[in-house]
Amino acid sequence: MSLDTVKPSPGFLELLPVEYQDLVKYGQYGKKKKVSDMGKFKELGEEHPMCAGCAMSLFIRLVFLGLPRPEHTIFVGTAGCGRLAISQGNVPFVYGNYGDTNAVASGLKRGLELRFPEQEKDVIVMCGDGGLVDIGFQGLMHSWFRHEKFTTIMLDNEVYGNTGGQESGMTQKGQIMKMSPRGKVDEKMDMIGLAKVAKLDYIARVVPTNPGRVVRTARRAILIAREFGSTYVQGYTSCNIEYSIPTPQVMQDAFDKEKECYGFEEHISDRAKAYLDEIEKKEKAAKKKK
Ligand SMILES: Cc1ncc(C[n+]2csc(CCOP(=O)(O)OP(=O)(O)O)c2C)c(N)n1
Ligand code: SF4
Repeated sequence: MSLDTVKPSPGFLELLPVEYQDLVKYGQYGKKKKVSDMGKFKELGEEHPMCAGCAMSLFIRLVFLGLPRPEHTIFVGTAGCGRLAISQGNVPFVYGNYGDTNAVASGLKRGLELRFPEQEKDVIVMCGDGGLVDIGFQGLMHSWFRHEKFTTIMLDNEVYGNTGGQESGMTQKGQIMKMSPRGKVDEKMDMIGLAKVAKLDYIARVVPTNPGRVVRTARRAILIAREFGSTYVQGYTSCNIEYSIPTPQVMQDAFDKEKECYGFEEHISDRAKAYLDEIEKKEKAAKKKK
């Protein structure tokens, strides 16, 4: 991470809005931040209009924390709850049409490689389960099988939260919701399995019960996508409104879910593992030097 991109000309800083000044002085640029630093520095995303206690907003905050180079990162999202918070973060955001995210990201990443051959840009698709596996399924699959060099992060709340509780391909079999009153007939789609079939270099399934782990998985997925091609993180981000989870129970629900059917999984190809080991070794050595 570097301050070079966001540093204003000398003398100009004090004329900028205080929010921007805080971002330059106390932001994530130039320093790697940890979960234990949260609340003590100017985060990339602070304000959002999501429901109180929504686990998705926590998950997004953690992904922001995991960005290896926020000043050279572009998010692609779409309709759905997550975009309410992502679009307000201090990272460029492209609002793709519902279903188009992975096609847009493929073009964007390729275009950026041509336009900025000297400066790698990280492209990340982050949106809901409905947006990715229902109407966006075709674009998602093609980007994976073509090994396009960007990360896809699914905010899996197992429902269409933003439109009032319709079932998605990721809803569990039998689940009854406001707009699925008879219960879902089919099984939850196995997107981790499909990611394996597409031979992605990094695949992870994670619940925000362990915040440091979410930060680490997001970071690893982004670093590996840069080098080798598509990576996938599937995060359980409960919808307390549509699943009627009382706000104080949101984290308990996450722990229960993790135990029941959403255990942590991480699949890394050999070449990606060697690459990560190298990076993590260098980081450790640099830390020791300090
Ligand atoms: C082409 C198109 N079809 C339908 C919609 C309406 N729509 C907006 S958000 C949404 C569901 C979002 O569900 P999901 O992607 O799971 O995200 P969540 O809100 O649960 O985070 C739908 C169907 C739309 N915006 N565009
Ligand atoms: S509707 Fe559900 S997913 Fe959307 S902001 Fe509210 S709690 Fe979060």
